[in-house]
Amino acid sequence: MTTVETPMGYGSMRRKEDARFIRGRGNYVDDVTLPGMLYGAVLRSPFAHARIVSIDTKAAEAHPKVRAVITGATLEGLKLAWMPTLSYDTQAVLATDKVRFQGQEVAFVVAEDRYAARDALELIDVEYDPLPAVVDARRALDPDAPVIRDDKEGKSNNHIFDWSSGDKEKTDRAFAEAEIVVAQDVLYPRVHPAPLETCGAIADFDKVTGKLTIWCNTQAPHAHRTVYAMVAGLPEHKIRIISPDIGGGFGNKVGIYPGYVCAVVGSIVTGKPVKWMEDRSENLMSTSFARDYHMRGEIAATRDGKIKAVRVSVIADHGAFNGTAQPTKFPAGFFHVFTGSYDLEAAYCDVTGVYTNKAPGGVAYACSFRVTEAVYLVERMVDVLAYELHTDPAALRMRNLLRPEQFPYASPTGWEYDSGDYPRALALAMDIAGYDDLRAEQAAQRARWAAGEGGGTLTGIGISFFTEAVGAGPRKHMDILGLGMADGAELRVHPTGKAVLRISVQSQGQGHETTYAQIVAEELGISPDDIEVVHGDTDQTPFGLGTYGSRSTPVSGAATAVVARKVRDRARIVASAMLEVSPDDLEWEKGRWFVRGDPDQGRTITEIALAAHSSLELPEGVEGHLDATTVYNPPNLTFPFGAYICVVDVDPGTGQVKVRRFIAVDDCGVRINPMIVEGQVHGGLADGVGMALMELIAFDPDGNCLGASFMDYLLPTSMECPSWELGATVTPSPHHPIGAKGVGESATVGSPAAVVNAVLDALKPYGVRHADMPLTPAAVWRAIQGAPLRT
Ligand code: MCN
Ligand code: CUN
Repeated sequence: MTTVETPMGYGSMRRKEDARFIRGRGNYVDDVTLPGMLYGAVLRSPFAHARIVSIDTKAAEAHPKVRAVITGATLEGLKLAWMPTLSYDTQAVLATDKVRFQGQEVAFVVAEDRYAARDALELIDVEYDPLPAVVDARRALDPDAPVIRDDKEGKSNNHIFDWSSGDKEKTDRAFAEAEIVVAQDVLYPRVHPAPLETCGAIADFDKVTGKLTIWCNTQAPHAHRTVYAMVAGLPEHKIRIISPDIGGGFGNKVGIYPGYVCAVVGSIVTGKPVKWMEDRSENLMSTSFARDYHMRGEIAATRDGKIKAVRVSVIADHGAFNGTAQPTKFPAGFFHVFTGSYDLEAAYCDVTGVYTNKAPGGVAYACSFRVTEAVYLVERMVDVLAYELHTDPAALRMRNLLRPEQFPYASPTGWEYDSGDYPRALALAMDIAGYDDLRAEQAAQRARWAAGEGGGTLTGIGISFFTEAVGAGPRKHMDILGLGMADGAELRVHPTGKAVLRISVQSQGQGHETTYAQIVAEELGISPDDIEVVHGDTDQTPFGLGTYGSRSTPVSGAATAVVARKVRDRARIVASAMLEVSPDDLEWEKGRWFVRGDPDQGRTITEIALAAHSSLELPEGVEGHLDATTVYNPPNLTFPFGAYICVVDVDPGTGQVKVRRFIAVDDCGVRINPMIVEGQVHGGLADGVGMALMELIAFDPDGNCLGASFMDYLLPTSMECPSWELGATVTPSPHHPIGAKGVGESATVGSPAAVVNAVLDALKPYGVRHADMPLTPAAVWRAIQGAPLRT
């Protein structure tokens, strides 16, 4: 187990924020109550696709506790009926012409209490004229498919974008010349991040000062503020976003939802603060979903197992409005990292985005901008190839993994992987698993089954190896809505040597208050307990794009190290004035500058801090005080990687899957807080088990959402999860100031393939090559029934 002292830098220290969380003293949006506050509730569409004939709000307005009823017509008057999405599309705030998915926002009631607001929803009379719905993304481009976005001028189909990456000709050639080509349709179904805390906001518009304050559990407070300023035409300095404690985000809290805008309008209309907090079903039905990628993968190889090329064609279901969060130039996110961890000659993908009558959003849920889909695809394809070649999937991977001397590695689709030692990570995972023993156990079991002495469960061993691309991103390549993806940091050391760090990113449970203090502690030698980390308030922190895509450590963590080094450099000049020597004669050891060759002559950072605020004469041009600011623009992404092995026992009679063991070796470069990293990995592995075995947002043919409660949308609990077995290797990022790579999504990205590969490995004797997630008992049972016996 990890030790938990407070180190003067990196190491496993207990999370500072837990002092309030474990005592129930966190401060979440719904804990905030303002004087005179009113409550909002959203009326949602029961239809997936219908024309709105009329909306009658008279009865609701007559409710004694109702203060305002807002409809799309009200918003049209304010030019706010539609808002921009993070993908330069438009999204209805409240529907005016049509509803386009079940659960879409139709009206907003503001009342004196939450119950009255909900009650009044029932008094609104909406007449709908139902239309046929587009549910299957593969049918969305059929000539007779109903057009969903007829609000867009000249739009006569459901096509959003075509995008491709890689060298098509070279890839086609590699396929033409290949000894073996295997193709497989692979679906990454629609799932949902389902954070414990649902989305919500309180808007408070002060008519006198013109200041709009929004408490909102957003992962990106600064980006939200800029978007509000642009959309509502309000001056940006008059908008303050306060993101208090967040009960989980997982990507769900990146976008701006209609409820937030309605709360703002509600506050402007009533002159009172308005709180809007969605319930669980609203969260599952209407907020950012994840995945929904229909992929056709092909893999080309030699007969003896050298992989040559991968080719992929994707239909991407983006729902009714393209609200996908990703850097502008990449409509399919970072999916083109699908060449994975292998040394390929060529690769090519094309992705077609389509509208369907489903909730908008996309790429949420610990996805690293679609790296999840990419890793799942390639890791499934490698296993499909192993199946056809009758080879061991670990050996096949070992043979094709990139070798350490190939880094920095230029991938066939344009990435530059910064650093890695892949074979070492896979070897370590196999070692922890006892891979050869597991295969021997499985072989004996299969022999018993073949001899007719079977019974009980079938063991499956699944492997996945992933490379992630996180830390968006270099400003010249990456922006969201035109905002470059750099992050600021400000550090101030007080006269007594205590410090305050202000950052632009926003923790949703990742422990930033601890790890960012540790980065400063490591650089300056101040105890992390003496460093306060301020975040989540646009009036208090420098601009930056926020926390998603595991970008905080790669971007904002780097900014923090850089700003601390700037302070250290300033401290050197102050120390030189104190010691009356040249700065060049000073040497640094953690916490103090001393005279080279005379270590007794030195000044601690605390002494220097006081002197910096004193009457000490400083050299010409050197400012007093001890502080600095910076903006960090990353030169490249960081590429964490890992090797995962999952062991399952499958009951072929019932289709029940039990995850017996899960071994995860992660390499995220230098670990700031190994305990927090392990916690991030634990969470992500549970996500992976959930997606592989039970999570699904399904729809019926009319577009009714079948996953709108936790009765239907199943989440894994400790019952479904084994005790995780973790290992680590450390390959620092060469371009990151402290060599750290992001890790917050690694396990969610890497683990589903390991679980699915394990289940399919168990079913190999039945001749099952592939089955789509989630591998529920019914799905496993069906796969067994449908497959030919393997000879
Ligand atoms: N860390 C570290 N050493 C490293 C890398 C990271 O000690 N080499 C620490 C960091 O300092 C930070 C944590 O691990 O405290 C995660 O860091 P990072 O990988 O930079 O990810 P972010 O902080 O940007 O978090 C975002 C990521 C995403 S995108 C999703 S989705 C997700 C995830 O984090 N959502 C989470 N993990 C989550 N964990 C919790 N509890 N709740 C969520 O909503
Ligand atoms: Cu894609 S979920 Mo995380 O990037 O916030």
